[in-house]
Amino acid sequence: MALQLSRSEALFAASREVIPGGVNSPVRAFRSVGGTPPFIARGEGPYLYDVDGNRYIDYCLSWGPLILGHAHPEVVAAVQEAAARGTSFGAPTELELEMARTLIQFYPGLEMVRMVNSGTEATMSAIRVARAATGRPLVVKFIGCYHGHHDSMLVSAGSGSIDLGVPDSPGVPAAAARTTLALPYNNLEAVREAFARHGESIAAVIVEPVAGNMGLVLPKPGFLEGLREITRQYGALLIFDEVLTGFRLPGGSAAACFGIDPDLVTLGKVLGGGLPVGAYGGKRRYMELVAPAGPVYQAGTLSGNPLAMAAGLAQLRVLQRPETYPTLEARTRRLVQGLNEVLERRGLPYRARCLGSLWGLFFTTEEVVDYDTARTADTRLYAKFFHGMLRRGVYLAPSQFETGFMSLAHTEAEIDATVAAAEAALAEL
Ligand code: KE4
Repeated sequence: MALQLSRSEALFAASREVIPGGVNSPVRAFRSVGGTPPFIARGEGPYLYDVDGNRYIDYCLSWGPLILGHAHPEVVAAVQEAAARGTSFGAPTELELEMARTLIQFYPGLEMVRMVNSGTEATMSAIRVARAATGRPLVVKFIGCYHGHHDSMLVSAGSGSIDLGVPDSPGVPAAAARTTLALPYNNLEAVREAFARHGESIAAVIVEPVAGNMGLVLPKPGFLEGLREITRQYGALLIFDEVLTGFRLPGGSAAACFGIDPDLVTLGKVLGGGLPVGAYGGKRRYMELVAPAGPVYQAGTLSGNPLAMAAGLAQLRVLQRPETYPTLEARTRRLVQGLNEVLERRGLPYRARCLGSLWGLFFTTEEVVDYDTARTADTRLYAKFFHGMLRRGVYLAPSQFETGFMSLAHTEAEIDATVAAAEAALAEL
């Protein structure tokens, strides 16, 4: 059966006339899976509804933020109440103090935090602080990891550009790319070698402690500990980019989950409840370098705005309830177990995996530990599976190189329906 997407097709054609590629973020255009992206009319709980009346169980969840599902009543009410008091003041509010205190309480070792409006801004600012704190120019990142689209991070970036086949985007000056060392993920030898050669010039290592932008790739045992040890040894800062993992891993963060104490951390997505938000923070001695406390300049008209703070605080309040994480993790495990039983039953050699409320399924028999092994995945097969699921009312990430998410709104009924859809979709491969 084919999906009826006529209104989405018309809107997509019209949008391509006035918006690059018809979308406001590349991965939404379905380039790597093909077909027309459904234009969404509304979301409710675990569901998306498109403009043609199709309903989907959503595992993309706006790329992570909607950990409580769409239009959670407490989040919606918080935004409505905040909006009625004014949408932005460009002046300090008590909500921002409450958010800062909440993040410091949530994230082990976090001492001070600054709100911004996106994950990109968060990582860009954290890197600036690290360069200021050390007086050094270079930054180490890992191939396949994505830290937003600022110049020095668009060097073998993961999310989006892997699909677009443009590891180094045009428009990024060579000088900017030259300040970034892009190393293979999970490869401590490469990190040691880079530091042996450039150690005195390296300001920081920035890492997705669990990688989510080349598909879900877990850190090998000892990898994060090794990064902590090497950066300490050379006086470089360790930056955990937890924009995607924040609030989604066991214990609420990679820092808690793996017991690592980064110098700086970037957050976003979940902490804004679906509104534009980012945050960077870390040890007081570094964050007190940030203007106006210190000389490192960073600013933002809408940073810490009351709507994002209200939405984020409402969401974080629900996350702090004792039953939330056990439920989220049990639902994610149920989905992965169900998918693996189907894959086994059909004699397919692929396996899904999960950590916290993140999950992933690679169409490769290789053990995926980095960008190169992730690239062995059969993207054609993924695209067929993706559309087989979409036709059956399940909306996955439209790329093999992204991560699946879970929300508190997904009940066992949705999960079992998803597994049934997978059985039928896999039978078609
Ligand atoms: P934003 O600037 O898109 O808010 O955040 C950038 C970012 C930074 N760090 C990590 C670990 C991230 O995952 C992201 C953004 N994630 C992608 C999806 N994996 C956003 C989706 C999109 O680009 O549309």
